[in-house]
Amino acid sequence: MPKTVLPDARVSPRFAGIATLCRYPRLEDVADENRPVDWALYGVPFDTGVTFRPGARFGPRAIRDASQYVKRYSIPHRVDVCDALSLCDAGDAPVSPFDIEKTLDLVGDFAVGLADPSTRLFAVGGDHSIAYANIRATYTRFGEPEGGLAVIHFDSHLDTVDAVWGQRWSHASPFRRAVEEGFINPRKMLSIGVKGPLNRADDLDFARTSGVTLVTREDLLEPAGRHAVRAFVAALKDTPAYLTFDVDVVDPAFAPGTGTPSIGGLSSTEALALLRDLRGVNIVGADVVEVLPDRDVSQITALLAGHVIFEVLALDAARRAHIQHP
Ligand SMILES: [Mn+2]
Repeated sequence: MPKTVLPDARVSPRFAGIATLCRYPRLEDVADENRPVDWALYGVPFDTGVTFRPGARFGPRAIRDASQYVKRYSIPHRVDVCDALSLCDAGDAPVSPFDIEKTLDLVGDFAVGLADPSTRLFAVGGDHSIAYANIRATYTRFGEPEGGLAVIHFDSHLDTVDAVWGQRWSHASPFRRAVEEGFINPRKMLSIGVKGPLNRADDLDFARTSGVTLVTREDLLEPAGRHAVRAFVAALKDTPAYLTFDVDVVDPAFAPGTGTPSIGGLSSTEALALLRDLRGVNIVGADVVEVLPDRDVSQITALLAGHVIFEVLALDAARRAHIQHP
């Protein structure tokens, strides 16, 4: 018996019915089963935290639509994600479109109370500011681990700016705030795919002085870059880790639908390979953010986001299978 029952695509076609994330059942449809859901996915339709193009508030709907074609079996991990994990779409978090801080409170409170205390949270943005709320909720429900959560961060940008136009809450600052609050441990944070140009040389200072491991886009042009990712992963062991994926880490040729596009990014193939290199990490929460459907072409960015969701879940499925059958 699979832990997650999907509609049979040979009976209910993928283009029919109400679109949930990856066709997973709605939380209310699985909530009274006797076991808790392993992962609750939820949308955060919010983009008031952007510094450039708005529109990511429409991301969750676009990802629900594009993710209808995400299937269930991972070839590289040799795991059926729906057999291994109980998954659901918990709908959208409440937001307050004129108010960033209020929204972060609303989203965090929604996420803290979602499903069972053991359920892992996957936020689907929305701009990157919302990562803060899901990190806070994940930190709270995993018992406020000493020193904070580890973080694996895919992004073209560091997102550690102190303030923009006097505003301390935006998509430029979520990790700065999460470090200050102690929710995440910068010495166990890996930022993958960062690239310039930057506004100023000292934009790197916070990450460097607080101990964040940077594997830049440039580093990934050489084998040493990927080795650095693998070494970081090996050192984490069982540390609870949060994974955050900004689609602008992928080149605009593959992911044009985003608000702050950055040239020279990863291909979608490279991004998937790096995600698969994370096998073994104890991922306790995640997000995928910054899909901007108005700028998307043929839904390719939303489709990428749907597959990022799948790859993260496949990592957890593979890890649990390995623990059961080492
Ligand atoms: Mn970002």
